[in-house]
Formats: sequence, C-alpha cells, structure tokens
Amino acid sequence: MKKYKRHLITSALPYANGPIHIGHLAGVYVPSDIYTRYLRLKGEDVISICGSDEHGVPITLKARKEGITPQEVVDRYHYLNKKAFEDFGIAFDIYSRTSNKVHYETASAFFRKLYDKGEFTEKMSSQYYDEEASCFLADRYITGTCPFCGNENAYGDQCEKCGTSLSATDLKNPKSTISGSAPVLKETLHWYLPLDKYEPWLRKWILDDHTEWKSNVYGQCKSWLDQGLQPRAVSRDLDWGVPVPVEGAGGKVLYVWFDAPIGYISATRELTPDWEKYWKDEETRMIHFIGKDNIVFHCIIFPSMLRAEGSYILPENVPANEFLNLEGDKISTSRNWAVWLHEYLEDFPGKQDSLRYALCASAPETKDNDFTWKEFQAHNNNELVAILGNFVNRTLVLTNKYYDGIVPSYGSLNESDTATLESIKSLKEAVESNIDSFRFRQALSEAMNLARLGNKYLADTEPWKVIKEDPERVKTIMYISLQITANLAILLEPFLPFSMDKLRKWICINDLRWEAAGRAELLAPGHHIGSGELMFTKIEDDEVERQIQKLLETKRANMAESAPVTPQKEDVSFEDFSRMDIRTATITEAEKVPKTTKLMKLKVDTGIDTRTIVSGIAEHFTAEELPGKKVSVIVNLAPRSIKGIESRGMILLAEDATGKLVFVMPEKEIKNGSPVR
Ligand code: B3M
Ligand code: ZN
Repeated sequence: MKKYKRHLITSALPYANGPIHIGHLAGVYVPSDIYTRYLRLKGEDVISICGSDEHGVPITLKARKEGITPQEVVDRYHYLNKKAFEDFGIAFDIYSRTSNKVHYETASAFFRKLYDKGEFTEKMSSQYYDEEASCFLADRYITGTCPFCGNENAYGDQCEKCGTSLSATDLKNPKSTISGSAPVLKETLHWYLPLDKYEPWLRKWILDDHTEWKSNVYGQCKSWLDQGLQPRAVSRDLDWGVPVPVEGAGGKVLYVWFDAPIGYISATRELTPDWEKYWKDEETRMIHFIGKDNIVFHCIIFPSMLRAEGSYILPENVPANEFLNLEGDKISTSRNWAVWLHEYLEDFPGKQDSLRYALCASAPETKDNDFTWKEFQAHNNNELVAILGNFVNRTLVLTNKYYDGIVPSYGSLNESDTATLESIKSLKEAVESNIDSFRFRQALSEAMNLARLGNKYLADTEPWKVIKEDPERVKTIMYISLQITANLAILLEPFLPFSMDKLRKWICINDLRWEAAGRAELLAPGHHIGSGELMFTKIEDDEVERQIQKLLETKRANMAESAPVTPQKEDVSFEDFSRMDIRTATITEAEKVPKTTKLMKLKVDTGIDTRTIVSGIAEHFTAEELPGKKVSVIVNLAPRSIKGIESRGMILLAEDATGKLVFVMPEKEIKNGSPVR
C-alpha cells in the first residue's frame, strides 16, 4: 500500500431534519469513529470531518408543515445531532453545517469555477409551476394519482403505496401541496454536469484501479456505469439553498447533492487555515464513510465534480455499509421506527459503549442486518459483562489482593505463558489488518478474543488456588494477566472509548500508542495500579421488555394511522336519535369485575344520580386511573345484568382501528348531567 502523509476522514453529513438513530450510527459514524481513533493511536496525521446537511426539499417541506422557517428546522436538529454525536464519543474534529457563510462561499466558488471553465451544459426543461404561489414545484411538493396503483396521494417522485418511483409528470390529476391548485408546466433553465463525459475516466478509475473497494460498493458503481451515465442537473428552482452564482439565476439554488459534499471542504476550511494540504496534496488519503444510498454521489458524482474542478484529490476508498433494520423492519423516521440516540441515553444512561459494541458487532458491513433488543442485551451481558468486564475485574481484584496493587515481577515462563504472550501479538495483528481493510466487526471480535484468552488463561492457571502452595508462580500469572489487560486498553480503545478510558485510569497508564500494544511489557514490575470498579453492568430483562413494548406501541400507532376509517352506518331518523339521552358525567369509583379480563365495574355521577355501569374497558385502563375521568354516558339505555351486576347505561369512548380506546372529554369544565346532542 502506498504510504500517505495524512488522512482525511469524512462521514456523511446527516440531514438536519430529524434526530440521529442507531441506523446512522451503525452504518456510518461508529465505523468512521473506530477508524479515526485507530489512526490517531497510530500517531498518524488525521482529521475527521462531519456536519449537518441543511439544504434540500425535505427540510423546506418540514418547515412548511410545522409553520416555521427552514432555518428554524435545521437549527433544532443541528444542535441536537451535534450533541448526540458528542455524547456517544464520536470524535469528529469538526461538526460543521452547510448553512455557514464559509460553506456558501466555498460552494459558490466551486460552482463558479466549473461554470467559467465551461464544464456545465445548460438546458431548458418543462417543470411544474404553481401559479397561485408563483413558484416552481419540487417533485415532493406535488401529489396526484399513481398511474400504476391508483393511490390518490402519490408524491411526484414516488408512490409510497406501491413503491414505484415516479416523475411528477406521470401523476394523474397533479396538485400542488402548497396552494392546492393544479400546477402548469413551464419552461425553466438548469445547469447540468455531463456525467457521460466522465464515464470512460470513471470506468478506469473505479473498475480498473479500485478493485480493492468493498464488493457492495464496487458492484453498485459497476452497475451505474454499465447502465450508462446521463447528464445530471446541479441546480433547482427553490428558495432554500446556495444561490446559483450566475447572473439572472434568481430563484435558483444549487442542488443539495451538489453543495453537500462540498460541505466536507468547507468544514475543513473552517477547521484549519492549513486546509489545502488535506484536499490538494496527493499524499493525503481521503476516505468517505457513508451508507449505501449515498454510493453514487460519493463514487461517481462528487469525484466527477472534483475532477472537473481540477485541483482536488479523489477519495482513496469509500467503505459504504448496507442498512441496519430494527426488529425486522426498515428503520424509518417518518414512521418513528427507530431507536433515537438521545432517547437511548435517557433509558440507558452511561451505557454508550454497550450500544457502540452491539452496533459494531452486528454492523451491516456486507449485507443488511437486523438490530434486536434481545441481541443487544446478549451482547452486553454475555460479552461485555461476562467476558471483558469479568476478566479485567478479576485481574485488578487479585492484583490488589495479593500485591497491594503493585505489578509483580515474573519468574520462569512455561509453554502456556509464552504461547499466551505470543497470542497477544498475533491478535493485535489480526485487529490491525481487519481495521485496515474496514472489517470492523471482525476486528472487534479479534480484540475480544484477547479478553477471551485472558479468561481462559486465568481459568487454566487458577491463581486463587495456586497462591497457597506456589506464591512465586502466581506472580508470573498475574504479571501476564496484567499485560493482557493493558493491551486490551489499547486495542479496544477505538471501539469502547468510554470504558477503555476508565480502564486506563484504573491501571494508571498513559502510553496509549498502538505501537506499544503486542509488546511484552506494557506494565512494568513495580508499577502501581488502582482498584477499579465494575466496567459494565447487566441489562435486565425488564429494561429490554420496556423497549420492545415501546416499539410495539409504535407499530400499533402506525397501523391505526394507516387503517381506513370505518364506513358510515345506515341512516337513522331524527326521531330515533332524539330518543337517546346522552349526558356528561364523571367516573367516581372503579373496580375490576372478579374472574373477568375485560369488565370494569364503575360508579358514575351522571348529574341525575350516581349509578353502576359495567364497561368492557379493563384491558385498556387500570382501576386506579379511572376515578375523576369525564365521560359521556347514554343514560337511558335499558338496564342489563352483566355477571350478575345491574348495569345502567353505557359510557362512550373513541376506538381506533387496532381497538385502542381513548376518552372523549368535554373541552371545558361542564356540569355533570348536561345533555350531549
Ligand atoms: N445528507 C444524505 C443522507 O443523510 C446526505 C448525505 C450528504 S453527504 C455529503 O443520507
Ligand atoms: Zn402506486
């Protein structure tokens, strides 16, 4: 491999229109963080760049929906996400944003340079225009009937019912979501990057010169190239984004996928005045960490832009991951099907490393993978607690017990001692070669093998037994166990930064160089260590059960949301309706009917009297939460005997498609017994 002077690590800039979830972390940010930390341990010159992607149509849509400005949307999520990354120890050198001034200048200048060099083609095309709102409409702003399945609420870019990708002009009866009016087609001018022109060069650069790229990345590039590249529009008719820096281009902005990757450059400029050496020197190695939906932009479009510009380096590798699913379903922000980082931390405070570990151990490196709470629990309890934590704890406790925390000197080494010390070296090499080729799952498993080795060594040598008859031998055993512990503190640092930071404090070492690992003596005889505490704690069944329940509740809510409304019943006469006497009332007492699952016996103050009503709501509410609730009651429903209790009337509740019951309360305080009609 070519020797580089420095490394530029970029991680996909997340859109600032929603919080960060475990899919983001597993796919992009945990791998990029492991890699960056590893290079830092090796003493390499490395910077890690990220920030918020603050442009694009979804942000303007969200702003419109919530009645706020796009700037307010991106401010909210930029700070939330920046903090989430910090909280999880994702060690970016800078977390910038594309609404920054320096980004506007950088992106503008980049476009302008390509424009001046004549790298763009210009083309008129017909686009939908909203005459009432006087603006062009992005595809997402148009709804209409899907020509394939008849769904009346298909979007201009996709029908979410049948999944077909569409063009806005495919829709029948198109409607602007801004004004509700029917849009008209109008001519508009845009700038295009002629990707077809770069195709021969891209074929060589990727397909011949980068056969080492991950097969999922290489394969996707090949399929794009084999289909033939088309010119891509790099501008949009929109009022949110970097204005197209060309005379007379009012109302047009750079396409978000043109400006966003330039965000990496802007962020570097913001970070250091010396930014050019990271971007313009062939001795810099640039690596893009991204998810699979970003491959074409990072492997084909951005490199073509960089090449057209002429003064920048190209990525040396793009180790994209596939997707992480959650409990068998695709993660989705709009369906709230995700584990959000900030919520995870509320439920599992201090357990960042447990999540980092689980996400790395089941990272979607070669294919989509599933995150389940049960597996998360198993990773934590059976691996972090039972293997790593257990080994480190035993070593520290015994060292303190036998030697007052002073590293003992060793005597003669037997075969298994030498083999154990040798294994430290070979495991280190295995971790290293796997990280070097972006196989972080395997790297983590090799590093954990060192903890497994330590446990086995202790189990085989049994120092707690040997101490009685051969205390000299125990010195050697503990010496070797301590070397393993110190090696773990280095090899696992990129994966478990919080816990390894603790461990380093416990064993009082500062030498954290990667090079030091695998060497026989990291802790010299005579060195003092501290006592240490528990490194990891168990995650209990009820904690995991609560998370699963939370997801089931989301699933239920999504089902209710998408279910069709129950059709209207047959007409009733006004006379029939008037015979019903409905009154406002208050539940005063509630008690479950014994030996039933559904029935609740209620005392209800109807304003007329206080009466008993038996209601089938016991699976939805507890007896404790009911007293005090306001309800409407049909008071003249003929009395019925239910389980031997006379029920007089019926309380009215709303029921969704999944059978969930919800109180329908009067909006204001109103006297019990007031008629409802
Ligand atoms: N914001 C897409 C995404 O979050 C986009 C990445 C930009 S990287 C320059 O998937
Ligand atoms: Zn459809």
